[in-house]
Amino acid sequence: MNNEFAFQNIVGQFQVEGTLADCERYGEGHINDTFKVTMDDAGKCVHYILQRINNRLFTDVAKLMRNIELVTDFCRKSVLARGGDPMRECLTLIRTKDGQAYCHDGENYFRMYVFIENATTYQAVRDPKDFYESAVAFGSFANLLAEFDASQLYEVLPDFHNTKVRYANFEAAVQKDACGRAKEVASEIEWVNAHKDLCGKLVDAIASGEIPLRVTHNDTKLNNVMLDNETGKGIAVIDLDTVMPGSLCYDFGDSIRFGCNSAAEDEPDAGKVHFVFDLYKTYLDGYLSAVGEGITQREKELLPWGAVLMTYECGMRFLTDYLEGDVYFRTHRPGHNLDRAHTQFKLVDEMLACFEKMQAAVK
Ligand code: ADP
Ligand code: GN1
Ligand code: MG
Repeated sequence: MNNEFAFQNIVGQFQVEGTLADCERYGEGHINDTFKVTMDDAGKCVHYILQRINNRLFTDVAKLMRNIELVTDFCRKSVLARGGDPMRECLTLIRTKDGQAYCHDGENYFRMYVFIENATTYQAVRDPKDFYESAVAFGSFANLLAEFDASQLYEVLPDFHNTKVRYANFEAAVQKDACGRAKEVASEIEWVNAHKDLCGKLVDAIASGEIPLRVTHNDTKLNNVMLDNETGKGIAVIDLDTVMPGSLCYDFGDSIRFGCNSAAEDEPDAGKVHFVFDLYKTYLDGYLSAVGEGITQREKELLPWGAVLMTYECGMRFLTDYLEGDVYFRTHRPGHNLDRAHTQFKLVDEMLACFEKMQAAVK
């Protein structure tokens, strides 16, 4: 049993039956602290997900959780309408005993979800079929969100995928050089600067109205979709913290960034990192088959830019965090964020090298 927090008291605040039998860290998210909770209910084990919400990043937890309530209620209704099982096909919040979506112990904020059983989130593509199914799941999720009233949503992290703003943050981190690391990563800084022109590619297309702002997920990596252990189908899109205005190109691009990597996102040997073009095509097929007719021609044309931009931006964010002293993404070893930045830069180089092929695949 993990004892980082007073789990007995925390779990006791939620509407769960039985006694706490176990609580262990779970998953590989970089942002929240996730635990798998086991309750013993008269000899029967029931699992839940408990998360300590990262309130350094999500500063208005009440508004964040209001978004999650709205989105999960909306998904639940649509799953019911198509005759599906909402307990497996969308996230289900467990309310506190006084009916709230989260609890606060004076310092930390916690929320609980029904544990989706017999389904897995993958850290890497094992089989192209899985990647195809994840694309169908994220495409369907985008299609579903097209019906969601955007005006209800609080913009949790403004400018989340505004690459120009990300670049300005990066420049500020280089200037400040809070940990004296800038000298050591001079060539990485130079690489980011050399690609600065990329920054406006999508932001400008949104600003000029060339492509629409939509309600999007904004964090569509493979480990944010659960695949059914028996059917292999993508059953539930999870990690809804960043559902807010965005672009389909962001969502498509972020999945490509993570899934079309021949190695892990944090592989220390960048020589092992390659952009797998065939997986890109697999994802493109799955995504376009599910996203619906609403996607515009221009959005389609810009999907490959989404892949380059999300990868460039993520690499820049990892390098920024390295310069700032590893304060944003959870790290497990010295230089972890730098390794992550290297993998992203390598992927961008390889994407740009076959960019015409990426564009041709869309056509
Ligand atoms: P983070 O924001 O830190 O990435 P996530 O919400 O993605 O946190 O959760 C981390 C991991 O926990 C997921 O990748 C998934 O493996 C697991 N997980 C999250 N919610 C559930 C759930 N309801 N049922 C089963 N596993 C879950
Ligand atoms: C974070 O929460 P998680 O681990 O699914 C991050 C994403 C990054 C990703 C890189 C809220 O995602 O933006 O692309 O790490 N989420 C937030 O792996 O910043
Ligand atoms: Mg996640």
